[in-house]
Amino acid sequence: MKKDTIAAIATPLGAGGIGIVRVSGPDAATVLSCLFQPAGGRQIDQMEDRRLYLGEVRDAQGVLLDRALAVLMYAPHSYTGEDVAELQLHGGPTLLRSVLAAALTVGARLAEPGEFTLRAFLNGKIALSQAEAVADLISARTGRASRQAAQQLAGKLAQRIAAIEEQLTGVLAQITVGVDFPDDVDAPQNSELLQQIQEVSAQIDQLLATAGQGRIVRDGVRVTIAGAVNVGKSSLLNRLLDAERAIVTELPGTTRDLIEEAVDIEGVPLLLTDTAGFRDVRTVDKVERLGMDLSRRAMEQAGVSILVLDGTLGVVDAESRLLLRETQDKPRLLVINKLDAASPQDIAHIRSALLELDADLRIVEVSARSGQGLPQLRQAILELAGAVPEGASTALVSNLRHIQALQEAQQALLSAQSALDMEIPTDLVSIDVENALTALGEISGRSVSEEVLNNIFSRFCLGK
Ligand SMILES: Nc1nc2c(ncn2[C@@H]2O[C@H](COP(=O)(O)OP(=O)(O)O)[C@@H](O)[C@H]2O)c(=O)[nH]1
Ligand SMILES: [Mg+2]
Repeated sequence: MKKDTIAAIATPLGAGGIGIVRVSGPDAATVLSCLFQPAGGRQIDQMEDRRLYLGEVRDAQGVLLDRALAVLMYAPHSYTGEDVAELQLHGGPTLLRSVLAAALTVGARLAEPGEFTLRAFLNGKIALSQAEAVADLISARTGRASRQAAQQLAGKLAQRIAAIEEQLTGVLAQITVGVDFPDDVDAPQNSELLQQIQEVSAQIDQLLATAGQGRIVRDGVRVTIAGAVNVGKSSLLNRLLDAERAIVTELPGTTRDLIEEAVDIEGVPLLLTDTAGFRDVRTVDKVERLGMDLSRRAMEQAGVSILVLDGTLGVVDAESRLLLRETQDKPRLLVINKLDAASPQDIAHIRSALLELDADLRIVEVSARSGQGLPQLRQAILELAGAVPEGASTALVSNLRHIQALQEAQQALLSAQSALDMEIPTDLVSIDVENALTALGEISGRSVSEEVLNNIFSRFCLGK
């Protein structure tokens, strides 16, 4: 099938130093020749591969649009593996749109989101996991998430998966030979096959061991701040954000809507949600009651709940007791706030009352007003979210799709192992091994459905 030639603006559409229009496909050089005249009267076909040239950009009517740099990258030495032309123009949205429109009038078609990277994958330039890493790198919200995606883009995961696939293909070959030529070849011993499969299984375990970590860094964690009215939830949100985001007053029931804000704590992207405080529903109006419903829902969806108490009260109030019961089975953290105003006796009372309710409770004492205890609070949130410090372990797997594929492969290999244990004929074992390979193919891209591909690439931005 002959591919068409696609074009898109590859840089964000805002005023900037430069903006890039990218063209990929068999007619890339032709499209460039219609738009670009290199300085010094040079022809497009005299342009050296992968070298920048200064020149003039004109539309199809010959109207001058810009002075720009152009580069031609001939297949297969380009991002997509096809002929690619790129124009580095001045970064004005109107200019970039005009140049793109000109490219579309001379034979290119507008690229779909992610189509350049899809082509790179289809042309074998990168494995599927690397293509996904491109999207992760672009959407990374913290430096740590970005570094993690860079590792994946460098092919660290792709190499591991390829090695595992090779080993399993080897196992499969041994089984097939034994089945097809039972007399000519020594049939592989079950124990030999078992050992090889166990080895692969251990490698998958290794990859999965840090996957939870990888996912936290890639996708972040939802953290809700809940509690009774006026305990300082909004003050705490503002402190954690280091910004006056939520309204703080001495009036109970100030916060009624959910207030969501992203924050980076040691490279882990957290989505903090400040909620309406709880109090006796009989005393509140309709708006506040709806706010309390939202608070409950937010707590259900959160990865971590922070329950805030007012240290100056010296007791655990009824609302807080109810919240403690409701969050029993979830990762949660108790925060005693207003340390600056509370007496040591008050704090001690609350502490012992809390521990009486649940001896394993994690309790942190803070003052949202002075900032005291905030470093401890940040650490406790990270620990509860399951994050370990960067450098302690590099997660190669971070994507839920990959985690599920690895788990499926592991399941199939376990089934192969028990079949071998029970001396079930090896041709049946081969089905399990094939299933494991199919699951791994979802990561490498060797056996991925068109539907999954569409799903992955449609989430890319335009021009990537
Ligand atoms: N002394 C003291 N007062 C605080 C502290 N945090 C919040 N407050 C006060 O408590 C009241 C309620 O705070 P707010 O953040 O609106 O509580 P929310 O209803 O739980 O969101 C306000 O008057 C705050 O100034 C703190 O750490 N120390
Ligand atoms: Mg509030």
